[in-house]
Amino acid sequence: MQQKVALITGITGQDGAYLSEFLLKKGYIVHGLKRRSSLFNTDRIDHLYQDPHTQHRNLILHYGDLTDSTNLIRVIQETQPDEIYNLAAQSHVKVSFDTPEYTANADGVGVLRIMEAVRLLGLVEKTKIYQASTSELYGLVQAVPQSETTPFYPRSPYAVAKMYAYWITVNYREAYGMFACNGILFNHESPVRGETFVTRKITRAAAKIALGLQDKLFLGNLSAQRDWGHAKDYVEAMWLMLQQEKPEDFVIATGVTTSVRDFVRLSFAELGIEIEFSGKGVAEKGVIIDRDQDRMKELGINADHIKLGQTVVKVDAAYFRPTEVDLLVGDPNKAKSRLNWQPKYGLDELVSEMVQADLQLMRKDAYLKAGGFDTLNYFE
Ligand code: NDP
Ligand code: GDR
Repeated sequence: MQQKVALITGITGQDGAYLSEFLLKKGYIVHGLKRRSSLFNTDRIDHLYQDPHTQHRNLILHYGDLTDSTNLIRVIQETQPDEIYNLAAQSHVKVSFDTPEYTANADGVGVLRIMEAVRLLGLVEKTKIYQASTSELYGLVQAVPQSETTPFYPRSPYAVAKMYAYWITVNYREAYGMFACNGILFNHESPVRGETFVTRKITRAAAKIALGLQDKLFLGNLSAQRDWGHAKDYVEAMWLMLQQEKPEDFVIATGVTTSVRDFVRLSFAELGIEIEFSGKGVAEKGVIIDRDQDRMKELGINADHIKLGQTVVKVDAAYFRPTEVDLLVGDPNKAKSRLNWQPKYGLDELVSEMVQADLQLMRKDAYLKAGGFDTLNYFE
């Protein structure tokens, strides 16, 4: 049987990395679109990299950008994909308030560029398209849990751009008969989650604080509630959507919601550190009230770094968003019954995996620091 060909935009991102691994294991040839950057940006997929001099490569990277239609047309023409997974986006909600026009261009019009490329190249019958839609579309809470029929009310330039992307996907499906699906994915995380998203910011900081490499963690809205799943589970759902007879849109979520505050508690608890929150608004703080010395010993953490009564979490209003999404909790029943999809990870396993991975990473930093190798400065 001929190998299937997939094109992944955003292959260097969290989901791109998990999806590449998933599709390569299924025997696909995977093409990925990566941006040119002044530093290497392929960390997350370096373990899958194949030397360009290898004869039969299954992973091939192409330079490109969602804001460049001629580039997209050329890459799609050259690769003739059976499946396109459009994961590329300026994906940070807070940053979208600083770069609204760019976000609209990449996250909104970028999707149109892909749809048009497929249509103009005569690939409508051949190429199936997955569009990375988001629970941010629900925005201001209308109803919970949120399902495929819950109305949208986007609350950021990111979400508004993704709303255009959602509808242009539906429109091309209806107008031209394209096999195009929206996966309305709720937040999903992993040890390779970008460091500025709240979960990874918390797990990194918890690990650093435990090792005595950092004093405090500054966060924004601690009361926001999110439905957090694992990226590994969610990329499987993307693939399943494109294996259906008919193109449809699906919510992918766990159905469980947790506050940022509780995510902090769980992350520190994984390291044997108990945090209590007190105060309100910008005055709220998280203080260490207990430590489990046996757990710390088991993890090789020096309990002397952990002082009872120490404030380790503070609120910084700089992280507040001009308009916030307070509560997200998804209803994954359609995906469960139609795609036979089920998340394998619960929140506890997700937190544990992320914290343990960051502990290992930060321990490496600690060794470098102890050995005097943390201060390479080329500019003296
Ligand atoms: P990441 O931010 O980790 O990755 C985004 C990817 O898009 C990176 O490869 C990035 O490249 C690339 N990219 C950004 N701008 C452009 C552009 N203009 N042209 C080409 N590539 C670009 O996001 P995730 O992996 O977490 O998310 C994947 C997709 O799913 C995104 O579209 C996101 O909006 C959406 N989504 C994510 C959810 C989540 O919880 N993770 C939930 C719902 C939707 P580089 O590495 O060079 O920056
Ligand atoms: P989100 O993820 O905006 O839901 O978008 P993020 O982790 O950035 O924020 C989640 C919630 O935590 C609150 N928060 C903070 N957020 C960040 N980043 N930094 C902080 O210090 C902080 N303190 C509190 C936020 O206000 C928010 O309420 C993610 C992205 O992956 C999108 O691309 C995707 O579409 C959605 O998830 C679903």
